[in-house]
Amino acid sequence: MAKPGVSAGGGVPAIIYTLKKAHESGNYWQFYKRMRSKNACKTCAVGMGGQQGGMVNEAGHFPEVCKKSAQAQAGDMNRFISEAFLRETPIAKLEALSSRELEKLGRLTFPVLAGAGDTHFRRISWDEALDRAAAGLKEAQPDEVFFYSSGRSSNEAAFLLQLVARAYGTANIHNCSFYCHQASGVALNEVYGSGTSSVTLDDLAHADIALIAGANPASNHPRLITQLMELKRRGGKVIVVNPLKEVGLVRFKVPSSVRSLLFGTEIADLYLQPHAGSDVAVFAGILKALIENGRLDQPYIDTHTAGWPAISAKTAATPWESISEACGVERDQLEAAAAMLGAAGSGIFMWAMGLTHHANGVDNILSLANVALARGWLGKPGSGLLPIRGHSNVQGVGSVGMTPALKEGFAAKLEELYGIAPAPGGQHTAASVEAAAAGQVKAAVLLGGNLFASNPDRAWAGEALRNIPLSVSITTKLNEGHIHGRGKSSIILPVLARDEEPQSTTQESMFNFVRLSEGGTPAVRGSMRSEVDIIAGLAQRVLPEGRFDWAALRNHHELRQAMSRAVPGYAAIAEIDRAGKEFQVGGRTFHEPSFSTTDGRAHFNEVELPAFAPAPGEFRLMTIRSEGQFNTVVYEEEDLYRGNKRRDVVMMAAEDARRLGLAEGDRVAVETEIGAMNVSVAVIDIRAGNLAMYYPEANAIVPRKLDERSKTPAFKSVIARVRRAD
Ligand SMILES: Nc1nc2c(c(=O)[nH]1)N[C@H]1C(S)=C(S)[C@@H](COP(=O)(O)OP(=O)(O)OC[C@H]3O[C@@H](n4cnc5c(=O)[nH]c(N)nc54)[C@H](O)[C@@H]3O)O[C@H]1N2
Ligand SMILES: Nc1nc2c(c(=O)[nH]1)N[C@H]1C(S)=C(S)[C@@H](COP(=O)(O)OP(=O)(O)OC[C@H]3O[C@@H](n4cnc5c(=O)[nH]c(N)nc54)[C@H](O)[C@@H]3O)O[C@H]1N2
Ligand SMILES: [Mo]
Repeated sequence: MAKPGVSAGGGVPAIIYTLKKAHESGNYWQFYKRMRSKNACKTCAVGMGGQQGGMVNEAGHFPEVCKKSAQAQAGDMNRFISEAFLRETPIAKLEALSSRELEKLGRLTFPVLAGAGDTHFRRISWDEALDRAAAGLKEAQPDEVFFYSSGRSSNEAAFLLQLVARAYGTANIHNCSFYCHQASGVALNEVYGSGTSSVTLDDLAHADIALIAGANPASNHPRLITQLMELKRRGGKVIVVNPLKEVGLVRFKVPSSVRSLLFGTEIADLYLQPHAGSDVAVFAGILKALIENGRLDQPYIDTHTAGWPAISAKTAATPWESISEACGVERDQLEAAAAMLGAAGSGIFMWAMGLTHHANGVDNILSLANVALARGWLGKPGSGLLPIRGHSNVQGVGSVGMTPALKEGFAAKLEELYGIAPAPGGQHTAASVEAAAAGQVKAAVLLGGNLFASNPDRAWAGEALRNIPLSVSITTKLNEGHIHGRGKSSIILPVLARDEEPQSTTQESMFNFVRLSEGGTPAVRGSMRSEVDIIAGLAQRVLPEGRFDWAALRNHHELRQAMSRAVPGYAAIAEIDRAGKEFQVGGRTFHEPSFSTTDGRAHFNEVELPAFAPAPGEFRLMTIRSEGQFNTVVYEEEDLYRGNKRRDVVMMAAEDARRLGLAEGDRVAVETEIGAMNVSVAVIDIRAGNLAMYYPEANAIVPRKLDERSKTPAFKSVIARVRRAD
């Protein structure tokens, strides 16, 4: 059995790691200053920093230590790519570099081009880069172009990009959310008419119980664990639903608390380990037990919800055997979870990719919401639903319009302010990659991110993206996407990170809280430009002369004035840079049981037990992250928490390994319908019948299967077989 390198999450190793990164950055003082600068944290969407300074959370708590924010900071500071390196290094050689090696090359500090048939990238001037990019966009029809954004960009940049894309005439506008929390947005809109968290950070401080399903915040959102520690100290309870026993969710040493750092904090009171892709059955079971034991909040259900009779009848009619068989969790465990929920007065249910990355991702969240509603836990302080969002501004990027369709009021405002009638339709992310594969895309504009490595079916995705005549990437550093997913002609534009911006920017956290980042000076010398400057420079060359007041569109203050008028809930952004007043987006958090649905009620939703089930001899494979990576960027090979020294492993249960006659370290082939990967066996505590492998590498064998409703790939419910490697 692979032994975790630590007995708990966080702790002294997290602090030592932060110091190591400070050392790598080359300048301890600069590193600390940048970590503490008044900018929203660059990594996840918990929402650190902003006007309170770095390492401070929305409740004002300091110091919040997190390894990945240190990784991201050191990465932006250390090295840069020289012209000589590009001259000496053919693209064929760059193709052989791993994600980690590319990241280690450091910052891109000037625009580069690789034209059709070129063997090398070469430096070009900003004028040449923008002229060439504009020429490609002008040659294409608007519906032959797509605009993708990751979630690292500012609200200002994302608002501007979607605006000029719509003025250009396309609705092929999307962001990484389609590969991330889109299922949450779709489901929550069904439940309460708004697609984001119903709670604020402060609600977490008042909840009696937290249920964490399909998320590993100990690695991916470590600062949420501070909240869970405090909840535990108040006598609160935590239930975890996860096929894999995550060390950091069992026990965590919160670096900012001396007591926790020394002795550790027990996190999970109850740890349910269902099969991957079976959460609907888990929640159906918990709901059934709540019904059978009279633990419903009937007055709440009657007054504030719709749809209960059908759900109640369906749940009662579903036999316990079907439930336990579907999820692999025994009835008494589900009853224990229901008893804990039944004994609590308030609760928050939170989840991440373990629920969304499935062909029934929307169903997973609807079934979780059914349980919360049955307890009356929506629209009350200390209770509600919390999708744990990924990128630091993925929520803002979506809020300000980087989506194919806009809310009615938003679209009307764009028409009024800018005379734009948004084009109908519009591709979601996977549809754009399919269109590229079919030769229907002439140009793509990519604001950050790595659409290549984040896509299922890696080889196919690479071919699809390389089929695009022109790709324009706006990025801080090179990643695999710029190499393996580059267009026939590929222009890469170097951008300033948020804490280097000459003008202040804003970001929205997963608690719907908008932060002001004050910007700063570049960490490396070069001709990098701000995101807004690059987008405006490109758009100015593409759109008819005089189409927009470009001085206004390059000015972040002016952009915020426009957002305050157009973006739903964003009125308060008009004042943010004058008063420094960060704010809660309007109409999103519900502290009263009055919702944004047409009838004002919260909605129960009928959900079917999952169809996903492997045949004998097959496994359910999920692809997950380690703490040593941020999405497609790998910083460290080692996964301390899961005891893996390397990333080319398949994690499996001891019982399965024994059955197949395999031992730790044995080489095996993991096969899916699209291919096989040779990896080593790592035995861990995971529900038998399930496997885990690391993303992004495992995308080589993840098929292109989407959730119909959210268009999210089923990254975590892949059917796989394991055999000894030849
Ligand atoms: N260090 C670090 N932090 C990050 C990121 C990173 O790459 N590295 N990425 C950021 C981004 S964009 C995102 S979206 C978030 C992702 O944050 P998470 O969603 O927490 O990350 P994952 O590793 O994708 O999956 C989380 C957990 O889901 C469990 N799981 C898998 N399948 C199932 C299932 O069917 N049911 C249940 N109940 N559980 C399941 C896995 O065992 C794993 O513990 O993190 C953000 N923060
Ligand atoms: N198999 C599998 N596939 C998955 C997942 C999974 O769990 N399993 N997870 C999915 C999820 S949740 C997500 S969110 C996607 C990730 O999809 P993306 O967001 O597209 O990918 P990232 O790896 O986060 O993008 C990292 C790149 O962003 C750029 N970047 C970094 N900082 C900045 C900045 O300040 N400005 C700009 N302009 N660019 C910057 C750099 O080029 C960096 O390499 O992957 C998805 N794919
Ligand atoms: Mo994500």
